[in-house]
Amino acid sequence: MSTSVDSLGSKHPLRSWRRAVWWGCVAALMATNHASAAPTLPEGAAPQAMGVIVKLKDGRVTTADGRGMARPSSLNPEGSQRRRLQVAQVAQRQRVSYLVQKDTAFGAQVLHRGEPVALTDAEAEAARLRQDPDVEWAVPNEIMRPATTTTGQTAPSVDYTYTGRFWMRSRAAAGAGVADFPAAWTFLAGRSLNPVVTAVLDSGVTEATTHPDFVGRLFTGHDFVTDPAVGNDGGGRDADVSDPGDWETGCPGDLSKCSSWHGTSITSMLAAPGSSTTTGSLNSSQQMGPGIFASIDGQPVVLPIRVGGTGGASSSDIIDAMYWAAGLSVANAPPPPNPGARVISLSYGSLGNCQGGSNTVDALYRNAIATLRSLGVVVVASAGNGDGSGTLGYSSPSKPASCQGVIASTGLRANASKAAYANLVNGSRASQCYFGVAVASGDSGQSMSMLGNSGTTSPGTTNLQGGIEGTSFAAPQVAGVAALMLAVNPALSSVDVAYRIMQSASAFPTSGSPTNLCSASSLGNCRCTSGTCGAGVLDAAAALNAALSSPLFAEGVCPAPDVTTSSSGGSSGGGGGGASDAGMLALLASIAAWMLGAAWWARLRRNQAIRATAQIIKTGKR
Ligand SMILES: [Ca+2]
Ligand SMILES: [Ca+2]
Repeated sequence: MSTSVDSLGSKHPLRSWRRAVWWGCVAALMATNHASAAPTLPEGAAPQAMGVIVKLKDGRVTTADGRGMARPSSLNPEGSQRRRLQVAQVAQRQRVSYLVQKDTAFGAQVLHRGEPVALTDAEAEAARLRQDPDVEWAVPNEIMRPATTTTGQTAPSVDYTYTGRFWMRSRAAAGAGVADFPAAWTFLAGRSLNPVVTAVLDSGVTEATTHPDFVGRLFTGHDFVTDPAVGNDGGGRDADVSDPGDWETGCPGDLSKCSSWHGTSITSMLAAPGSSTTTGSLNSSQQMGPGIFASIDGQPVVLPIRVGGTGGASSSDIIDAMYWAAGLSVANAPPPPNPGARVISLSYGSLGNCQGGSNTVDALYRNAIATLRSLGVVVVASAGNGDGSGTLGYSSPSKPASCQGVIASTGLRANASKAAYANLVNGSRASQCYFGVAVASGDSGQSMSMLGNSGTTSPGTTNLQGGIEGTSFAAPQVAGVAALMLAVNPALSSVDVAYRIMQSASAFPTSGSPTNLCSASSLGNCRCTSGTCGAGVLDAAAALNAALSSPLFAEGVCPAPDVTTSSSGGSSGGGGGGASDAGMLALLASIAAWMLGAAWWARLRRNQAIRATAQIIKTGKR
């Protein structure tokens, strides 16, 4: 809201500092659109943490990761109060100062000073806390950033043509790098579709209750941003998922410092009901045309959850939101959605292969993802955009895309070559539960259009904006296809969905431009292989067709054999090893069932759509 923006204003002591971090990620300059903008810090320059997450030795259930997962404190207020006092004593003993202490969904406490600190400083504090006899574990609360290279979706980039909306058009019209959603809509026509909830964890949505592309299309979400200065809406967590803007001092003169409207864009890709076609000449309606879920008519499709704002998103907020989205009770949040989401789209990330030790936040992501998988939830994440300069990707995905069980989604140009900035994803390791696929996500000279906002600081009009690119916008396309697969066949496990998306993907071109194969030494625009850009190009209709057959894989197993495509080679991406055995999944499933509570659990078991998952949770196998 504009009042909260004003109340924080450019004099907010944290704002310029955080902005540097934020725009370190999003600083790529699209010369064709924003010639005056200038990049600031690169994404990888200075990893940050919003304090530490500390877990005491009480009420824990030890998981396979060796971590505690406690009963949600919202269900046990006295225990929560006691823990808070105990954490305060621990912090004092270990000389860790803080201004804010809050509960998390996973039974731990976040301690921070109201502003990000260097990751190394947080690591040092966590190490001191771990020496305390009352502490089970302590990790830095790492900050994640949106995987966009877009800067300032503002005029004069307004795009009423379908040129920028090539990503939603047919391959015949747009090229081999798109998912060919029109073919999927044709496939779905006349079929009965089961309702599926898709959660978008992002920066919030403008005009969420009033814009024609959003009215009736969004479930009741929640704002999980704890820090008011990050949330920029005058408070902490609340029920209003509006995006108040994430601008910083310097906007509008420097468009790179203006609000990104990142969550509005991603939500529009999925939710827009289809008020126009992709074949017309011009559309000046300020509506986007058919979104990916256009075939699911007249009902809510997207669960909007706000996790990020100025400067990025705290891992503790993201992980809380992941649990809540899946229908699990969370401290400091209302009762979770029922049914919970079966697909989560996440376009925030940070450097790393998700294989950090038990003293890193990686372990919390691994646990959260494993818990969600045990509930049959598909987690899709952006592969990341290199250092954010828009020219070179990294040789492996950022996290949580690199976490086991996540579908890592990387970006292509319209001709199915790798977008210059997109990180590599090894698509040849499905048998280890590392999943990956690629789809058009814009690039220099062929950026994308979707809804954004005309505002530079606070929101103006929600309308079509151009100049958009980044692997941020690959993830919702993959998530959308995953959800449509479950709408066709809700009995599929999350493993089935991931495997079939990979198996049905189109092989990358083996001729044409560019000729250089992607590799650790060729990380710009390059020719993809299944070893470098995921299994292939996301093919929406082929994936839906693959969804029709019966489930093959239970939750907790990794599919085999590996997906094979017509091309291979290049360097490897993705994270390292990591355990994924049925025992761990079964344990996490039992924890999830406990968190759900008996009443919710009874309803869950009656839910035809996730009966298969219920069976796993009950027995640990099927
Ligand atoms: Ca808020
Ligand atoms: Ca809010």
